[in-house]
Amino acid sequence: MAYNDLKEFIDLLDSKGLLKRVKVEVDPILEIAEITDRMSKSPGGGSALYFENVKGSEYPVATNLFGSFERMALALQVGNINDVAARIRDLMNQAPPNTLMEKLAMLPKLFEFSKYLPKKVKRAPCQEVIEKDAPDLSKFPVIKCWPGDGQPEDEGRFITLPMVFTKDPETGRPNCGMYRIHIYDKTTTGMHWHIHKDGARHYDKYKALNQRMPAAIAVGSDPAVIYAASAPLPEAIDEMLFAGFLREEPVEMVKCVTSDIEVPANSEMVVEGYLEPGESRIEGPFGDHTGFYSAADYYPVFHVTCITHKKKMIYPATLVGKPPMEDCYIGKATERIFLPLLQLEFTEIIDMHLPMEGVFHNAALISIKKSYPGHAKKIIHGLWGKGQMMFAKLLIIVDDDVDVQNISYTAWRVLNNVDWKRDVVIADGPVDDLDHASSFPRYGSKMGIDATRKTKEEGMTRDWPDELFMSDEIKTLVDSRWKEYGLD
Ligand SMILES: Cc1cc2nc3c(=O)[nH]c(=O)nc-3n(C[C@H](O)[C@H](O)[C@H](O)COP(=O)(O)O)c2cc1C
Ligand SMILES: [Mn+2]
Repeated sequence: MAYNDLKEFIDLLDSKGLLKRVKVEVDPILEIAEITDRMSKSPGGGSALYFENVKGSEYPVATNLFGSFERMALALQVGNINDVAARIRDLMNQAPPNTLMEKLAMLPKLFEFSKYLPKKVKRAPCQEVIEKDAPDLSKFPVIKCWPGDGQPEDEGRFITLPMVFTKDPETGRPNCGMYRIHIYDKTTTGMHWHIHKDGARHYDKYKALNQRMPAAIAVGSDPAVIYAASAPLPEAIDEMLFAGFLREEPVEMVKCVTSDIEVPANSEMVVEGYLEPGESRIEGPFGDHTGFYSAADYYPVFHVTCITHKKKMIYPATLVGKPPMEDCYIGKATERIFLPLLQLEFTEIIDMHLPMEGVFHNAALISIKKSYPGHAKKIIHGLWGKGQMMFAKLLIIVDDDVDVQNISYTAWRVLNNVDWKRDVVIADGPVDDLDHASSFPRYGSKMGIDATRKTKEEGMTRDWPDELFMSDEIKTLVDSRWKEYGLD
Protein backbone atom coordinates (compact mmCIF):
# COMPACT_ATOMS: atom_id res chain seq x y z
CA MET A 1 0.00 0.00 0.00
CA ALA A 2 1.23 3.46 -0.90
CA TYR A 3 1.72 6.04 1.85
CA ASN A 4 -1.39 8.14 2.22
CA ASP A 5 0.60 11.24 2.96
CA LEU A 6 3.85 12.61 4.32
CA LYS A 7 2.84 11.90 7.89
CA GLU A 8 2.54 8.18 7.23
CA PHE A 9 6.10 8.15 5.92
CA ILE A 10 7.32 10.16 8.92
CA ASP A 11 5.51 7.79 11.30
CA LEU A 12 7.16 4.81 9.59
CA LEU A 13 10.62 6.38 9.94
CA ASP A 14 9.80 7.08 13.59
CA SER A 15 8.69 3.51 14.26
CA LYS A 16 11.92 2.20 12.70
CA GLY A 17 14.07 4.49 14.83
CA LEU A 18 15.19 6.44 11.75
CA LEU A 19 13.87 9.83 12.89
CA LYS A 20 14.89 12.05 15.77
CA ARG A 21 12.57 14.57 17.39
CA VAL A 22 13.79 17.94 18.61
CA LYS A 23 11.41 19.23 21.27
CA VAL A 24 13.05 22.49 22.33
CA GLU A 25 12.34 25.66 20.38
CA VAL A 26 14.59 26.16 17.35
CA ASP A 27 14.92 29.06 14.94
CA PRO A 28 14.01 28.46 11.27
CA ILE A 29 16.60 31.11 10.45
CA LEU A 30 19.89 29.17 10.10
CA GLU A 31 19.60 27.09 13.32
CA ILE A 32 17.56 24.26 11.73
CA ALA A 33 19.99 24.36 8.79
CA GLU A 34 23.09 23.92 10.98
CA ILE A 35 21.50 21.05 12.93
CA THR A 36 20.47 19.40 9.65
CA ASP A 37 23.92 19.88 8.13
CA ARG A 38 25.58 18.16 11.08
CA MET A 39 23.09 15.30 10.84
CA SER A 40 23.60 14.92 7.06
CA LYS A 41 27.35 14.76 7.55
CA SER A 42 27.15 12.02 10.19
CA PRO A 43 27.85 8.44 9.00
CA GLY A 44 25.41 7.18 6.36
CA GLY A 45 23.40 10.40 6.42
CA GLY A 46 22.29 10.20 10.07
CA SER A 47 18.58 10.33 10.94
CA ALA A 48 15.62 12.24 9.65
CA LEU A 49 14.80 15.23 11.87
CA TYR A 50 11.48 16.47 13.20
CA PHE A 51 11.42 19.88 14.87
CA GLU A 52 8.31 20.07 17.00
CA ASN A 53 8.71 23.61 18.21
CA VAL A 54 9.74 26.17 15.62
CA LYS A 55 10.12 29.82 16.53
CA GLY A 56 7.48 32.06 14.99
CA SER A 57 5.24 29.32 13.59
CA GLU A 58 2.72 26.84 14.91
CA TYR A 59 3.78 24.14 12.44
CA PRO A 60 6.55 21.54 12.83
CA VAL A 61 9.44 21.19 10.35
CA ALA A 62 10.85 17.89 9.05
CA THR A 63 14.28 17.68 7.36
CA ASN A 64 16.65 15.03 6.03
CA LEU A 65 13.72 12.68 5.33
CA PHE A 66 15.34 11.20 2.18
CA GLY A 67 18.91 11.57 3.39
CA SER A 68 20.20 7.97 3.47
CA PHE A 69 20.09 4.98 1.13
CA GLU A 70 17.73 3.27 3.56
CA ARG A 71 15.31 6.19 3.91
CA MET A 72 15.34 6.82 0.14
CA ALA A 73 14.41 3.16 -0.47
CA LEU A 74 11.69 3.37 2.20
CA ALA A 75 10.39 6.53 0.52
CA LEU A 76 9.82 4.53 -2.66
CA GLN A 77 8.74 1.45 -0.68
CA VAL A 78 11.42 -0.89 -2.02
CA GLY A 79 14.19 -2.89 -0.37
CA ASN A 80 16.68 -1.37 -2.78
CA ILE A 81 16.32 1.39 -5.38
CA ASN A 82 17.46 -1.13 -8.03
CA ASP A 83 14.05 -2.78 -7.57
CA VAL A 84 12.48 0.33 -9.15
CA ALA A 85 14.90 0.06 -12.09
CA ALA A 86 13.87 -3.59 -12.48
CA ARG A 87 10.18 -2.59 -12.65
CA ILE A 88 11.01 -0.06 -15.36
CA ARG A 89 12.93 -2.71 -17.32
CA ASP A 90 9.90 -5.04 -17.05
CA LEU A 91 7.58 -2.32 -18.25
CA MET A 92 9.80 -1.71 -21.25
CA ASN A 93 10.03 -5.37 -22.10
CA GLN A 94 6.24 -5.49 -22.23
CA ALA A 95 6.29 -2.79 -24.88
CA PRO A 96 4.97 -4.25 -28.13
CA PRO A 97 7.05 -2.23 -30.64
CA ASN A 98 10.39 -3.62 -31.61
CA THR A 99 12.48 -0.90 -33.08
CA LEU A 100 14.27 1.56 -30.90
CA MET A 101 12.50 4.58 -32.37
CA GLU A 102 9.13 2.95 -31.85
CA LYS A 103 9.97 2.18 -28.25
CA LEU A 104 11.11 5.73 -27.62
CA ALA A 105 7.95 7.13 -29.16
CA MET A 106 5.97 4.75 -26.96
CA LEU A 107 7.63 5.86 -23.74
CA PRO A 108 5.00 8.37 -22.63
CA LYS A 109 2.28 5.96 -23.70
CA LEU A 110 3.82 3.15 -21.69
CA PHE A 111 3.19 5.05 -18.52
CA GLU A 112 -0.11 6.47 -19.74
CA PHE A 113 -1.82 3.22 -20.65
CA SER A 114 -0.98 1.92 -17.26
CA LYS A 115 -3.31 1.94 -14.32
CA TYR A 116 -1.50 4.81 -12.67
CA LEU A 117 -3.13 7.83 -14.29
CA PRO A 118 -3.75 10.57 -11.69
CA LYS A 119 -7.29 10.60 -10.33
CA LYS A 120 -9.36 13.73 -9.76
CA VAL A 121 -11.02 14.18 -6.38
CA LYS A 122 -13.37 16.91 -5.12
CA ARG A 123 -12.44 17.03 -1.45
CA ALA A 124 -8.87 17.16 -0.29
CA PRO A 125 -6.96 17.22 3.01
CA CYS A 126 -4.73 19.96 1.59
CA GLN A 127 -7.79 22.25 1.52
CA GLU A 128 -8.92 21.74 5.14
CA VAL A 129 -7.87 25.32 5.77
CA ILE A 130 -8.29 27.93 3.02
CA GLU A 131 -6.63 31.32 3.43
CA LYS A 132 -7.88 33.37 0.54
CA ASP A 133 -8.63 36.83 1.90
CA ALA A 134 -5.25 37.62 3.38
CA PRO A 135 -2.82 34.84 2.47
CA ASP A 136 0.40 35.21 4.45
CA LEU A 137 3.54 33.17 3.79
CA SER A 138 5.18 34.45 6.96
CA LYS A 139 2.97 32.15 9.09
CA PHE A 140 4.86 29.13 7.82
CA PRO A 141 8.20 27.91 9.15
CA VAL A 142 10.12 28.41 5.90
CA ILE A 143 13.82 28.06 6.67
CA LYS A 144 16.80 30.23 5.87
CA CYS A 145 19.63 27.87 4.91
CA TRP A 146 22.90 29.84 4.65
CA PRO A 147 23.98 33.24 5.95
CA GLY A 148 24.29 34.84 2.50
CA ASP A 149 20.88 33.72 1.26
CA GLY A 150 18.44 36.27 -0.12
CA GLN A 151 18.45 40.04 -0.55
CA PRO A 152 18.85 42.70 2.17
CA GLU A 153 15.14 43.57 1.97
CA ASP A 154 13.96 40.01 2.71
CA GLU A 155 14.78 37.38 5.32
CA GLY A 156 16.49 34.96 2.93
CA ARG A 157 13.90 32.23 3.44
CA PHE A 158 13.45 29.66 0.65
CA ILE A 159 10.98 26.82 0.21
CA THR A 160 13.52 24.11 -0.55
CA LEU A 161 11.34 21.05 -1.25
CA PRO A 162 8.54 22.52 -3.37
CA MET A 163 6.52 20.85 -6.11
CA VAL A 164 5.72 23.53 -8.67
CA PHE A 165 2.66 22.72 -10.81
CA THR A 166 2.03 24.42 -14.17
CA LYS A 167 0.14 23.68 -17.37
CA ASP A 168 1.17 24.00 -20.99
CA PRO A 169 -1.27 26.63 -22.36
CA GLU A 170 -1.28 24.98 -25.81
CA THR A 171 -1.66 21.31 -24.97
CA GLY A 172 -3.05 21.56 -21.43
CA ARG A 173 -0.37 19.07 -20.38
CA PRO A 174 0.62 19.44 -16.71
CA ASN A 175 4.15 19.61 -15.33
CA CYS A 176 5.59 19.34 -11.86
CA GLY A 177 9.15 20.42 -11.11
CA MET A 178 11.13 21.03 -7.95
CA TYR A 179 12.27 24.66 -8.25
CA ARG A 180 13.28 26.49 -5.08
CA ILE A 181 11.06 29.37 -3.96
CA HIS A 182 12.60 32.59 -2.65
CA ILE A 183 10.14 34.31 -0.28
CA TYR A 184 10.13 38.07 -0.90
CA ASP A 185 7.19 38.98 1.34
CA LYS A 186 3.81 37.66 2.54
CA THR A 187 2.43 37.23 -0.99
CA THR A 188 5.35 37.39 -3.41
CA THR A 189 8.11 34.93 -4.27
CA GLY A 190 10.69 34.17 -6.94
CA MET A 191 10.27 31.30 -9.37
CA HIS A 192 13.64 29.70 -9.92
CA TRP A 193 13.02 27.41 -12.87
CA HIS A 194 16.19 27.31 -14.93
CA ILE A 195 15.63 28.18 -18.59
CA HIS A 196 16.25 24.55 -19.55
CA LYS A 197 13.37 23.21 -17.46
CA ASP A 198 9.77 22.37 -18.32
CA GLY A 199 8.25 25.07 -16.07
CA ALA A 200 10.27 27.69 -17.97
CA ARG A 201 9.05 26.22 -21.29
CA HIS A 202 5.45 26.71 -20.12
CA TYR A 203 6.22 30.27 -19.01
CA ASP A 204 7.73 31.07 -22.45
CA LYS A 205 4.44 30.02 -24.04
CA TYR A 206 2.38 32.25 -21.73
CA LYS A 207 4.79 35.08 -22.53
CA ALA A 208 4.27 34.55 -26.26
CA LEU A 209 0.50 34.64 -25.69
CA ASN A 210 0.93 37.62 -23.35
CA GLN A 211 -1.25 35.86 -20.80
CA ARG A 212 -1.09 35.60 -17.03
CA MET A 213 0.20 32.15 -16.02
CA PRO A 214 -1.45 30.22 -13.20
CA ALA A 215 0.82 28.04 -11.03
CA ALA A 216 0.73 26.32 -7.67
CA ILE A 217 3.45 25.39 -5.22
CA ALA A 218 2.61 22.26 -3.25
CA VAL A 219 4.73 21.38 -0.23
CA GLY A 220 4.80 17.93 1.39
CA SER A 221 3.01 14.91 -0.05
CA ASP A 222 3.70 11.22 0.03
CA PRO A 223 7.41 10.74 -0.66
CA ALA A 224 7.07 9.23 -4.17
CA VAL A 225 5.27 12.39 -5.27
CA ILE A 226 7.95 14.63 -3.78
CA TYR A 227 10.66 12.55 -5.46
CA ALA A 228 8.86 12.66 -8.84
CA ALA A 229 9.02 16.48 -8.80
CA SER A 230 12.82 16.22 -8.99
CA ALA A 231 12.99 13.44 -11.60
CA PRO A 232 14.46 14.43 -15.00
CA LEU A 233 11.56 13.11 -17.06
CA PRO A 234 10.99 13.99 -20.71
CA GLU A 235 8.54 16.86 -21.07
CA ALA A 236 5.87 14.51 -22.45
CA ILE A 237 5.68 12.47 -19.25
CA ASP A 238 3.50 13.83 -16.44
CA GLU A 239 5.44 13.58 -13.18
CA MET A 240 2.22 12.62 -11.37
CA LEU A 241 1.77 9.63 -13.67
CA PHE A 242 5.35 8.64 -12.90
CA ALA A 243 4.66 9.12 -9.16
CA GLY A 244 1.62 6.83 -9.56
CA PHE A 245 3.87 4.24 -11.17
CA LEU A 246 6.39 4.55 -8.32
CA ARG A 247 3.81 4.26 -5.54
CA GLU A 248 1.76 1.71 -7.50
CA GLU A 249 -1.39 3.70 -6.89
CA PRO A 250 -2.75 6.71 -8.78
CA VAL A 251 -2.00 10.10 -7.27
CA GLU A 252 -5.20 11.85 -6.21
CA MET A 253 -5.34 15.39 -7.56
CA VAL A 254 -7.58 18.27 -6.57
CA LYS A 255 -8.27 21.52 -8.41
CA CYS A 256 -6.86 24.64 -6.79
CA VAL A 257 -9.31 27.06 -5.16
CA THR A 258 -8.30 30.04 -7.32
CA SER A 259 -7.18 28.38 -10.58
CA ASP A 260 -7.51 25.25 -12.72
CA ILE A 261 -4.11 23.93 -11.72
CA GLU A 262 -4.33 20.53 -10.05
CA VAL A 263 -2.23 19.55 -7.06
CA PRO A 264 -1.85 16.35 -4.99
CA ALA A 265 -4.83 16.16 -2.63
CA ASN A 266 -2.64 14.86 0.19
CA SER A 267 -0.23 17.85 0.12
CA GLU A 268 0.55 19.44 3.46
CA MET A 269 0.27 22.92 2.00
CA VAL A 270 -0.45 24.55 -1.35
CA VAL A 271 0.44 28.09 -2.36
CA GLU A 272 -1.73 29.15 -5.30
CA GLY A 273 -0.98 32.07 -7.54
CA TYR A 274 0.11 33.42 -10.89
CA LEU A 275 3.01 34.89 -12.84
CA GLU A 276 2.74 37.94 -15.09
CA PRO A 277 4.36 37.45 -18.48
CA GLY A 278 7.66 39.31 -18.57
CA GLU A 279 7.78 40.37 -14.90
CA SER A 280 11.10 39.50 -13.29
CA ARG A 281 13.01 40.28 -10.13
CA ILE A 282 16.37 39.41 -8.58
CA GLU A 283 16.25 35.89 -7.11
CA GLY A 284 18.95 34.54 -4.76
CA PRO A 285 21.74 34.34 -3.91
CA PHE A 286 21.21 30.91 -2.37
CA GLY A 287 23.65 28.44 -0.79
CA ASP A 288 23.30 25.70 -3.35
CA HIS A 289 23.94 21.99 -3.68
CA THR A 290 27.25 22.66 -5.39
CA GLY A 291 28.54 23.86 -2.01
CA PHE A 292 28.76 27.44 -3.34
CA TYR A 293 26.26 30.26 -3.49
CA SER A 294 24.43 30.30 -6.80
CA ALA A 295 24.52 33.87 -8.06
CA ALA A 296 21.53 36.16 -7.81
CA ASP A 297 19.86 36.59 -11.20
CA TYR A 298 16.58 37.75 -12.70
CA TYR A 299 13.75 35.21 -12.52
CA PRO A 300 9.96 35.39 -12.92
CA VAL A 301 7.86 36.59 -9.98
CA PHE A 302 5.08 34.51 -8.39
CA HIS A 303 2.08 36.28 -6.81
CA VAL A 304 0.10 34.44 -4.13
CA THR A 305 -3.70 34.40 -4.42
CA CYS A 306 -4.51 31.77 -1.80
CA ILE A 307 -2.81 29.40 0.64
CA THR A 308 -4.49 26.12 1.56
CA HIS A 309 -3.22 23.57 4.05
CA LYS A 310 -4.03 20.69 6.37
CA LYS A 311 -5.15 21.66 9.85
CA LYS A 312 -2.23 19.76 11.36
CA MET A 313 0.30 20.40 8.66
CA ILE A 314 3.95 19.41 8.68
CA TYR A 315 6.39 21.58 6.76
CA PRO A 316 9.13 19.50 5.08
CA ALA A 317 12.39 21.14 4.01
CA THR A 318 15.73 20.05 2.67
CA LEU A 319 19.09 21.66 3.20
CA VAL A 320 21.49 21.65 0.27
CA GLY A 321 25.17 22.50 0.56
CA LYS A 322 28.52 20.75 0.36
CA PRO A 323 28.03 17.03 -0.28
CA PRO A 324 27.12 14.63 1.24
CA MET A 325 23.64 16.00 1.85
CA GLU A 326 20.07 14.80 1.50
CA ASP A 327 19.85 15.62 -2.21
CA CYS A 328 22.79 13.25 -2.88
CA TYR A 329 20.54 10.30 -1.97
CA ILE A 330 17.75 11.70 -4.13
CA GLY A 331 20.30 11.99 -6.96
CA LYS A 332 21.57 8.45 -6.43
CA ALA A 333 17.99 7.20 -6.72
CA THR A 334 17.69 9.06 -10.02
CA GLU A 335 20.96 7.51 -11.22
CA ARG A 336 19.53 4.01 -10.63
CA ILE A 337 15.97 4.68 -11.83
CA PHE A 338 17.01 6.44 -15.04
CA LEU A 339 19.74 3.99 -16.08
CA PRO A 340 17.24 1.62 -17.77
CA LEU A 341 15.73 4.59 -19.62
CA LEU A 342 19.17 5.63 -20.91
CA GLN A 343 19.88 2.01 -21.84
CA LEU A 344 16.75 1.95 -23.96
CA GLU A 345 18.51 4.24 -26.40
CA PHE A 346 22.12 3.40 -25.54
CA THR A 347 22.02 -0.38 -25.33
CA GLU A 348 25.82 -0.50 -25.03
CA ILE A 349 25.78 1.26 -21.63
CA ILE A 350 26.42 -1.23 -18.82
CA ASP A 351 26.47 0.97 -15.75
CA MET A 352 26.68 4.59 -14.65
CA HIS A 353 28.02 6.27 -11.52
CA LEU A 354 27.43 9.91 -10.66
CA PRO A 355 29.78 10.50 -7.72
CA MET A 356 28.35 12.65 -4.94
CA GLU A 357 31.40 14.93 -5.10
CA GLY A 358 30.42 15.76 -8.67
CA VAL A 359 27.04 17.03 -7.42
CA PHE A 360 25.46 15.10 -10.30
CA HIS A 361 25.97 17.40 -13.23
CA ASN A 362 29.73 17.68 -12.79
CA ALA A 363 30.80 14.08 -13.42
CA ALA A 364 29.52 10.75 -14.73
CA LEU A 365 31.48 7.49 -14.97
CA ILE A 366 30.03 5.18 -17.58
CA SER A 367 30.97 1.66 -18.63
CA ILE A 368 30.13 0.47 -22.15
CA LYS A 369 30.40 -2.65 -24.27
CA LYS A 370 32.62 -1.21 -26.97
CA SER A 371 32.19 -2.69 -30.40
CA TYR A 372 33.49 -0.25 -33.00
CA PRO A 373 36.10 2.49 -33.44
CA GLY A 374 35.06 5.74 -31.81
CA HIS A 375 32.29 4.04 -29.86
CA ALA A 376 33.12 5.83 -26.59
CA LYS A 377 33.14 9.18 -28.38
CA LYS A 378 29.75 8.41 -29.89
CA ILE A 379 28.42 7.81 -26.36
CA ILE A 380 29.95 11.08 -25.17
CA HIS A 381 28.22 13.09 -27.90
CA GLY A 382 25.02 11.07 -27.59
CA LEU A 383 24.69 11.68 -23.84
CA TRP A 384 25.33 15.41 -24.24
CA GLY A 385 22.28 15.43 -26.49
CA LYS A 386 20.02 13.65 -24.04
CA GLY A 387 17.76 15.59 -21.65
CA GLN A 388 19.50 16.77 -18.49
CA MET A 389 22.62 14.71 -19.40
CA MET A 390 23.47 17.80 -21.47
CA PHE A 391 24.77 19.29 -18.21
CA ALA A 392 27.36 16.50 -17.63
CA LYS A 393 30.53 18.54 -17.37
CA LEU A 394 32.79 15.48 -17.32
CA LEU A 395 31.94 12.16 -18.94
CA ILE A 396 34.36 9.30 -18.41
CA ILE A 397 33.80 6.22 -20.56
CA VAL A 398 35.41 2.90 -19.66
CA ASP A 399 35.13 -0.70 -20.89
CA ASP A 400 32.51 -3.09 -19.58
CA ASP A 401 34.95 -4.95 -17.31
CA VAL A 402 35.35 -1.85 -15.12
CA ASP A 403 33.07 -1.58 -12.10
CA VAL A 404 32.32 2.15 -12.19
CA GLN A 405 30.87 1.98 -8.69
CA ASN A 406 34.46 1.40 -7.52
CA ILE A 407 35.94 4.88 -7.92
CA SER A 408 39.46 3.90 -6.91
CA TYR A 409 39.64 1.07 -9.45
CA THR A 410 38.04 3.23 -12.14
CA ALA A 411 40.49 6.09 -11.50
CA TRP A 412 43.42 3.68 -11.79
CA ARG A 413 42.14 2.30 -15.08
CA VAL A 414 41.40 5.75 -16.51
CA LEU A 415 44.72 7.29 -15.55
CA ASN A 416 46.62 4.37 -17.09
CA ASN A 417 44.53 4.07 -20.22
CA VAL A 418 44.41 7.61 -21.43
CA ASP A 419 46.53 9.40 -24.00
CA TRP A 420 45.13 12.84 -23.43
CA LYS A 421 45.51 14.33 -26.91
CA ARG A 422 43.89 11.35 -28.56
CA ASP A 423 41.22 10.52 -26.00
CA VAL A 424 39.75 13.81 -24.81
CA VAL A 425 36.78 15.55 -26.39
CA ILE A 426 36.09 19.13 -25.36
CA ALA A 427 32.87 20.67 -26.58
CA ASP A 428 31.08 23.97 -26.15
CA GLY A 429 27.44 23.97 -25.21
CA PRO A 430 24.84 24.61 -22.56
CA VAL A 431 25.97 24.09 -18.97
CA ASP A 432 23.95 23.81 -15.78
CA ASP A 433 22.53 27.08 -14.51
CA LEU A 434 24.41 26.47 -11.26
CA ASP A 435 27.83 26.18 -12.90
CA HIS A 436 29.90 29.13 -11.70
CA ALA A 437 33.11 28.29 -13.55
CA SER A 438 31.98 28.89 -17.13
CA SER A 439 32.79 32.35 -18.48
CA PHE A 440 29.16 32.99 -19.31
CA PRO A 441 26.02 31.95 -17.43
CA ARG A 442 24.57 28.72 -18.83
CA TYR A 443 27.11 28.48 -21.67
CA GLY A 444 30.50 26.84 -21.41
CA SER A 445 32.47 23.71 -22.14
CA LYS A 446 32.42 20.08 -21.14
CA MET A 447 34.95 17.28 -21.37
CA GLY A 448 34.56 13.67 -22.37
CA ILE A 449 37.32 11.14 -21.74
CA ASP A 450 37.51 7.94 -23.73
CA ALA A 451 39.34 5.61 -21.33
CA THR A 452 38.50 2.41 -23.19
CA ARG A 453 41.16 0.09 -24.65
CA LYS A 454 42.27 1.55 -27.97
CA THR A 455 42.34 -0.40 -31.17
CA LYS A 456 44.45 -0.15 -34.35
CA GLU A 457 41.50 1.50 -36.13
CA GLU A 458 41.62 4.22 -33.50
CA GLY A 459 45.25 4.94 -34.29
CA MET A 460 46.86 2.72 -31.64
CA THR A 461 50.10 1.43 -33.13
CA ARG A 462 51.00 -0.84 -30.21
CA ASP A 463 49.44 -3.88 -28.56
CA TRP A 464 47.32 -3.18 -25.49
CA PRO A 465 48.89 -4.83 -22.41
CA ASP A 466 47.08 -7.33 -20.22
CA GLU A 467 45.98 -6.41 -16.71
CA LEU A 468 47.84 -8.26 -13.93
CA PHE A 469 46.14 -11.28 -12.42
CA MET A 470 47.74 -14.15 -10.46
CA SER A 471 47.04 -17.64 -11.81
CA ASP A 472 44.26 -19.61 -10.13
CA GLU A 473 46.69 -22.44 -9.44
CA ILE A 474 48.97 -20.28 -7.32
CA LYS A 475 46.06 -18.59 -5.58
CA THR A 476 44.66 -21.98 -4.53
CA LEU A 477 48.09 -23.07 -3.33
CA VAL A 478 48.54 -19.92 -1.21
CA ASP A 479 44.98 -20.25 0.14
CA SER A 480 45.65 -23.79 1.27
CA ARG A 481 49.02 -22.96 2.84
CA TRP A 482 48.03 -19.60 4.35
CA LYS A 483 48.02 -20.80 7.98
CA GLU A 484 51.45 -22.41 7.57
CA TYR A 485 53.03 -19.03 6.76
CA GLY A 486 52.14 -17.82 10.27
CA LEU A 487 51.06 -14.37 9.03
CA ASP A 488 47.66 -13.92 10.76
C1 LIG B 1 16.31 19.82 -3.63
C2 LIG B 1 16.27 20.17 -5.09
C3 LIG B 1 16.21 21.50 -5.48
C4 LIG B 1 16.16 21.86 -6.83
N1 LIG B 1 16.08 23.18 -7.16
C5 LIG B 1 15.97 23.53 -8.47
C6 LIG B 1 15.80 24.90 -8.83
O1 LIG B 1 15.75 25.79 -8.00
N2 LIG B 1 15.67 25.19 -10.15
C7 LIG B 1 15.70 24.23 -11.13
O2 LIG B 1 15.56 24.55 -12.31
N3 LIG B 1 15.88 22.92 -10.81
C8 LIG B 1 16.00 22.55 -9.50
N4 LIG B 1 16.15 21.23 -9.16
C9 LIG B 1 16.23 20.22 -10.23
C10 LIG B 1 14.87 19.97 -10.86
O3 LIG B 1 13.91 19.65 -9.88
C11 LIG B 1 14.94 18.84 -11.87
O4 LIG B 1 15.81 19.24 -12.91
C12 LIG B 1 13.60 18.42 -12.44
O5 LIG B 1 13.80 17.42 -13.41
C13 LIG B 1 12.86 19.59 -13.06
O6 LIG B 1 11.60 19.17 -13.56
P1 LIG B 1 11.20 19.43 -15.07
O7 LIG B 1 12.08 18.50 -15.88
O8 LIG B 1 9.76 19.07 -15.14
O9 LIG B 1 11.49 20.85 -15.37
C14 LIG B 1 16.20 20.85 -7.81
C15 LIG B 1 16.27 19.51 -7.42
C16 LIG B 1 16.30 19.16 -6.08
C17 LIG B 1 16.37 17.71 -5.69
MN1 LIG C 1 8.72 17.73 -16.46
